[in-house]
Amino acid sequence: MQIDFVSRELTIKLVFYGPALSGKTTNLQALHAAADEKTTGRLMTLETRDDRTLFFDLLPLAFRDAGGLAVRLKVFTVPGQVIHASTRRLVVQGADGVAFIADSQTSETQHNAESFMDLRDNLKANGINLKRMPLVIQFNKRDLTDIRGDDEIAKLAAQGSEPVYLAVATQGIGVVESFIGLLHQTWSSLEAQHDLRRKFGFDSGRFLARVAESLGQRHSVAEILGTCVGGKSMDERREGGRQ
Ligand SMILES: Nc1nc2c(ncn2[C@@H]2O[C@H](COP(=O)(O)OP(=O)(O)OP(=O)(O)O)[C@@H](O)[C@H]2O)c(=O)[nH]1
Ligand SMILES: [Mg+2]
Repeated sequence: MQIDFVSRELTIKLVFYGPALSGKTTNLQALHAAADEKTTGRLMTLETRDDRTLFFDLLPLAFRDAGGLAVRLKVFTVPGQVIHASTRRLVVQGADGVAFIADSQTSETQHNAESFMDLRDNLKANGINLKRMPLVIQFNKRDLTDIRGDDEIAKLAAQGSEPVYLAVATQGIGVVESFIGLLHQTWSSLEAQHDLRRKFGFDSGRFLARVAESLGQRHSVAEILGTCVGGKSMDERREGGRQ
């Protein structure tokens, strides 16, 4: 996170991580499509013709909190193909939160696991413990047939410590929900570290509602967060970490 006290500006970096072709770029495109004009900047993508991200994608979103604080969210995707290992390490540097986009297809189970370990290693290389990184997991491509079942994912979610969301990114389903879930995790962590409420009069609940609204959501933040199929919140993870 970068704080500019003079201009009262906060810049947050969020990263969509995951195996090749899991739908990271599609998630970003769906977020861009959902965001209103005042909020969104230009979506930058650099892809080959067959949908493979070459370097990274970046979507800038900008908000002004009612307390007067300007909040910039820079949302990146990493290139999932194995050959782009060094780029992923670079992109994840300085991340405030990560959404892991998993591919629900049974054939991709191994790739998901490898990518998750790659995330852990790349955070470690940047001196960050995965357990302390605000994180949500999204199982994407729920529209396909040969996928891991809802029961299996619920079981996985119950074992793990991250909130898990289901999505069909090509139809925009579950995309904003996963993103709000990620922001919620990220904000609980930043508030705990930086005391934003006291320093800036920043109200994270109000801010999340503002973001949800500008992404076209008509449900309350609590309802949106309630669409997650399991896992613990950042607060609970922190508590767990202290034991
Ligand atoms: N059926 C289905 N296809 C999807 C879904 N989400 C993404 N796709 C397709 O999967 C392919 C890969 O999507 P991308 O978003 O480019 O994947 P990526 O994770 O950015 O891939 P890399 O950049 O190589 O890491 C595209 O053809 C998408 O249209 C989904 O929910 N359902
Ligand atoms: Mg991509």
